[in-house]
Amino acid sequence: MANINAKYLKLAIQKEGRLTDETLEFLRKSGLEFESYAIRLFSTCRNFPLEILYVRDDDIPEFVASGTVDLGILGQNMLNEERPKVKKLLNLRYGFCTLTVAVSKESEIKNIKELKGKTIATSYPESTKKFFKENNIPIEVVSISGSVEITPALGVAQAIVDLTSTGSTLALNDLRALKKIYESEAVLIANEDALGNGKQDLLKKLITRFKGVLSAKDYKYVMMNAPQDVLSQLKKIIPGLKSPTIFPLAKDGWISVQTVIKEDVFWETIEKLKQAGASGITVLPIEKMIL
Ligand code: PRT
Ligand code: ZN
Repeated sequence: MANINAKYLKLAIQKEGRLTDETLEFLRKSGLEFESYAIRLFSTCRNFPLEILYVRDDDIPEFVASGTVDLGILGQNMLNEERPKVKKLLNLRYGFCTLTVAVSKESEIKNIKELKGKTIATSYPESTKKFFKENNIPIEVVSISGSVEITPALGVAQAIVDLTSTGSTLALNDLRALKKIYESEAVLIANEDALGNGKQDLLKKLITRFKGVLSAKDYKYVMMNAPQDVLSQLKKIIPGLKSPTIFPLAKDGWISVQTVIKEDVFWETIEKLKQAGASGITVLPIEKMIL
């Protein structure tokens, strides 16, 4: 642990890849100010004691586990596959993908049981073995580092296990998804000692910022106009995190109501509000929300 700088938190993120843009965007939304150039090895934040290291995602588990850095951002899929000795702190709600079993479109295989005794190509051998073992289906695994999707056409394997997001790679290679093994997203991980090495306060402050950005994603801020006499009805519809903010309007007997609505019930709540008499409903972006 000798190289952990006591005054700074160090965070490793992917230098160049699928998680890079969204990770930088997430950090900036958290109010962190820093320069980022692909050629840089690290950036120092101007307004928070945090150093950001740009590395290959494959190196992040080891860097965090060994204490070279305190924190890392990577796909949950890598934690599932490698099981590094790190602590997961947060799901970050981006970088979504699914580890999927797929077979050739023409294959007669209709369910995973029919893969018994077959060869499966994957870059996720541990996740694959675990999944088939749990389902009591003996299979052979061929470990491949890239272009797993072409192996059925080459006759190397009868099925593959790979990450998918849009599904277009499967379609392009005439493959068909058979079964989802697990879903993944970007996660924040910490060194197991990072919480106990005198950096707890800094870490707490950083996590509060991150949670603020994440909460904002779960809610929408809404403004609407309504006749004063339907206010009690509106209040019943809005399952209030806090009570709504209410202003009188110039038009007699009318009010303006401002509130937050949870993303997952957003459209049904809007419908109910309209039916109750709300109009001019406007949605405003929430950048951060400290609960
Ligand atoms: O260079 P470095 O080692 O840092 O990067 P890498 O090439 O190893 O990783 P990278 O950048 O490809 O992925 C980083 C992380 O992004 C992964 O660990 C996942 O957590 C996440 N992620 C999200 C994905 C995908 N979506 C994804 N679609 N990782 C890979 N894919 C690949 C998949 O392997 C397949 O080849 O994209 C293809 C399928 O995509 P669709 O959209 O066609 O279904
Ligand atoms: Zn990688």
